[in-house]
Amino acid sequence: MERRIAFLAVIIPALLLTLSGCGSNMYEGLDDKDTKEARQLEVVKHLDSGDYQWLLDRPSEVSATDYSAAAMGLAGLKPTELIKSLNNMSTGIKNDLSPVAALSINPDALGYLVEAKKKLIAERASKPDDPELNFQLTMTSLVSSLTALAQVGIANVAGFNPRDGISQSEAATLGNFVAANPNAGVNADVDGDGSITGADTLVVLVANDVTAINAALPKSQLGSGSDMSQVLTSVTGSLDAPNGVSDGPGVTAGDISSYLKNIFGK
Ligand SMILES: [Ca+2]
Ligand SMILES: [Ca+2]
Repeated sequence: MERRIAFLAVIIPALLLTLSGCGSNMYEGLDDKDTKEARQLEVVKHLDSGDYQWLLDRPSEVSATDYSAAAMGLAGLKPTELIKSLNNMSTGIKNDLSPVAALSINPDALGYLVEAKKKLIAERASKPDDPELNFQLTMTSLVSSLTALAQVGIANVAGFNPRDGISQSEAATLGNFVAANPNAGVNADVDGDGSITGADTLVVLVANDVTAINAALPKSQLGSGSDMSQVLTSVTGSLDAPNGVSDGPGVTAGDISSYLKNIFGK
């Protein structure tokens, strides 16, 4: 009898603990779901109202996709407008980014775009074929390159103002600058070593973006025949080999300069 009581004395508290554990977990589960939904509504509200900084100040609380949408919004290139401009390009010269660059570009967003790409690539590591992540990485990489060009232009070229878009003549002048300054730096940690140094260059950034677009675009489920897919393939191809002339695989300062002077700036 004593042994039985001792047994129950052990087992009943254990059972109660288990039950109360289940109970509280169950309620916590509900709370979590409600909190998550409320949080997502809040995220959407801030995105819709253009309060991008709210999301960008909470990098560990928002998804990579939402964070990158905010970074693109801050850059001035909202995904919806970007898609519209890219589709418009399909009826003209497909590799000429000037219609997209005519949108207002905020060069200060570059650091957030670089962070957004890191977040997307990290999340994509476990979901390599996720179409939404791949599409967002494609868009964010394109915006990152345009914003970097805007930043290098405004910092180095007299009269260059990307806030009303990058004009063809600004692109051509920037092309000359890049030719003379192949190691032009950007104000963002491009190589991901935790600090901004002379190694964080425009060329490394654009080369990374082109590589990312080439990898992510086919997995974005746009369809290879879609206007956007054709335009983006044409743009990245021309950034690597402007006017069909290749200096070897990979984007170099010479490629960027030639693209800016002969395609974008013409
Ligand atoms: Ca760095
Ligand atoms: Ca090349």
